[in-house]
Amino acid sequence: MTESTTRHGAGPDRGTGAVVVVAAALLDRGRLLAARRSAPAELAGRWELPGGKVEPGERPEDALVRELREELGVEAETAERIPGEWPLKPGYVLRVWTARLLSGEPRPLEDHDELRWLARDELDTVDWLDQDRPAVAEAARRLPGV
Ligand code: DCM
Repeated sequence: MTESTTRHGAGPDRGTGAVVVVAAALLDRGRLLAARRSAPAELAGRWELPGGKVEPGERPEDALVRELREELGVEAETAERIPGEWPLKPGYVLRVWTARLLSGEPRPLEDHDELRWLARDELDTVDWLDQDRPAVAEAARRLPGV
């Protein structure tokens, strides 16, 4: 979460009123990036697709590019929306896009304490957040192998 998110509050979806959290299935060289959360305590140690809350007036895809820049220090572009929407805590929903790395090597700058590039046959080697699992499974179909 950024300071501006804290000050202004995250943007609710016009249709449902839920706050939209966007996350990236960041794909590069046949692998998917997994990020281990360092906070809050109830999520720390679990792995997720990196992302964060959409701010008021912000396009979801722009929010995702911003979050990847802030959290990982990379430039990326969104590619394809993974169909579906997954409930988080009450009032929050998760939407996921595949994304391509344009420049930089991801580093855990905020919210995470470890990053791993996983090949398709390695995706179940980390303990994904339950709510991220359907999108990870869908993203796996975009990876080479088996
Ligand atoms: N979240 C999630 N899965 C993700 C990204 C975020 O479940 N891939 C959840 C964790 C937080 C909320 O969304 O409850 C907001 O995320 P953040 O704290 O990273 O802004």
